[in-house]
Amino acid sequence: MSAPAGTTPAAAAAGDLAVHPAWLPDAAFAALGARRVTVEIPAREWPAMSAQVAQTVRAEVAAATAAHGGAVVGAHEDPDVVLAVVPHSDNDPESFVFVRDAGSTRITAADPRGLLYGLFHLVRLGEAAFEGEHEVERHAPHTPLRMLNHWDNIAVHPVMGQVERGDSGGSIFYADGKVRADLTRVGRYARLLAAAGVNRVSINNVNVGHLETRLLGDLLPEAARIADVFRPYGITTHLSVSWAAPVRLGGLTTSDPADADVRRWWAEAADRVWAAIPDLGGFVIKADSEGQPGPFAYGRSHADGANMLAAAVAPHGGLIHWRAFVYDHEQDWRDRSTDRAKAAYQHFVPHDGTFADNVVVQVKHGPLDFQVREAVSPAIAAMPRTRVGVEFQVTTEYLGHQKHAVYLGRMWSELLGFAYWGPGSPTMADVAAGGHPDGDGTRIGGLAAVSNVGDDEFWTGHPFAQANLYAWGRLTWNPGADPIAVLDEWIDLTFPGLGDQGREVLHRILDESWETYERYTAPLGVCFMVSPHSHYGPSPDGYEYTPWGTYHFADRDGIGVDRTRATGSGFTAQYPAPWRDVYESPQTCPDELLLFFHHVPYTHVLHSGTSVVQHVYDTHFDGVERVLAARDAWAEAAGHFPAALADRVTERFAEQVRSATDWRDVVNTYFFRHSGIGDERGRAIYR
Ligand code: GCV
Repeated sequence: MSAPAGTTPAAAAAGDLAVHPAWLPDAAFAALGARRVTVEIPAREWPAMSAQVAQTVRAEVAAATAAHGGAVVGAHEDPDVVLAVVPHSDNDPESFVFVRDAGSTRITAADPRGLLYGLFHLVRLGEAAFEGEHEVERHAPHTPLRMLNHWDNIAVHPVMGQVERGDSGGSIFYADGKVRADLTRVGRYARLLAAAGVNRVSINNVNVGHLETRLLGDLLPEAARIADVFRPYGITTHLSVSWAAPVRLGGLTTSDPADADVRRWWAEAADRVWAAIPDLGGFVIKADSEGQPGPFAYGRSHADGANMLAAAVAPHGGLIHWRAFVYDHEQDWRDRSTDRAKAAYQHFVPHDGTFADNVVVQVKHGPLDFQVREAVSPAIAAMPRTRVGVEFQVTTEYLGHQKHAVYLGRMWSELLGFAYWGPGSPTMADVAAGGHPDGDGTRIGGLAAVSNVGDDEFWTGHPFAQANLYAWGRLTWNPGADPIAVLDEWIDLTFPGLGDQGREVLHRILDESWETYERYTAPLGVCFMVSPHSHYGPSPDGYEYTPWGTYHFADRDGIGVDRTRATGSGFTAQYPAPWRDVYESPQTCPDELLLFFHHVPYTHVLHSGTSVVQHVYDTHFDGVERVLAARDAWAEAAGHFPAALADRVTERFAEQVRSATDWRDVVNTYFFRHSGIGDERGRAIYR
């Protein structure tokens, strides 16, 4: 088999041994490993996951001390570090307490899972964990549901490849039409995720093919092997299921949720699945979305569908993650009465309060689809009696395919911190954690994101895209964390011993790279303008006359989507105050979202004082300048990094410069041709 895209043949031939260690090389454990460490976990009947995590904690400590001259000692032997499971008042199995006094560093937790997170906390702190005194600090995750969704297929799609929207080679789970015999790499991945704070993983694409449907059938033992590898790191496995499974696997003639045979089939399927994977987390499902089957075919609602699955998995403690990405992908572009941005709200909000307790309605963070800049989804804030989970995308489907250096920590931080009811009110992250102001505090939906990992030797195609995976985990644990401090953690854990110059250059390249990407691609929240299907490279009218519902309506006078109540689609009405009014008027709408909410003339003057068309020219010229500066900064610092990694980054920068230049020239030319207005600074625009 030839090496998948993004994987060098040498790496493919050398297999796992050639994999870059990402953020946990042995050297990252130097400070902890040089100490005398005791691990105290009382012998008791732990649940399987906790018992296995206990073994992991012991093994991590043993390996670190063996490598760095420390020792594993008994509690009576005057340890420098104590890792202990002790009763905790809150009983949260994932939280831990960190304290340092009288020359001793202690992590305590109610469960080995908390101890594992505490152990990685010490690794992050390095020497600082063993110096001076530290007040008692309690660390607890913001939400217990911190999930990565894999869009991995067992089969290789002729166009999409094996991982849908994946740019890091093939799947780490599957090869040659089956689950890999050797799951060593998955074990390493589990360790990386645990160190970042992720505790759930769904292992197959939400677009479930016929082969993948069999994960509920004859391939179930294979799925169980994957779950076995995640469990020792405190990670729960979930499966994506097809709504059509009763037909595809069960031989039934219908998937109607009201049909008794269908209900029985799902209940029996759940019994079978949980017999094979007793601690499975549940099912993720994409129904009635982009051609996937769903309850609409039977005149049933999404609540009917979700609740039917929920009833099947409830006896096993399972969850249903039911995706809200439901819209008309066969829209007539001539039909101005339909606005795709309104779809999730329209389909789901009427059912608020009717979803079963074990259903999470998983809503994408924006109303369209993971664009570099779009408004937040109003549906997230409109279902106080529903467990609303929020979905993000670590893989960079619309953000450069892991060919461009784009750090997303700042973007996610801004979105997670969006205060839906105005300054100081509950945020997107709060709602996901059950904190809707009109809710009862129990409706926890959690946070999920599409993974960016593949069998590439650097895990993520662009080695710096690892920082996104790490940051995703850390921000789910603490959405209030400073994303640049999180980037520093990633740098320290990934390149221990990197000098100041290397660190400074990584910051120069990555800190504002999201904004840089925005500057050379689609402007002012207009969205899309990408090449259809591949979603890479510029094509301003690529989606304009298609059925996908993603239009910008550029003509000779202006551009943007009128989503106002006064004259447009009325989408602004889906927001609570004050945003419904802030977005309604171009006078108050933030510049960066102007074209998301308004159709304005090219001469419209932004709050920044610049016209729309001049803003486009300025940002696009500047965006490319920034990419060139980042490339040059990298050239200065590349010698501080492992040679293979440096080569990969250098190669990616060449492509980023080419692509950013293409974006600049295509978008500038497009605006010039439509507006007839030249650049006031006379720079080159192709006519
Ligand atoms: C898994 C977008 C992507 C699809 C993806 C879909 C989804 O439309 O282009 O590849 O399918 O989102 O989130 O379900």
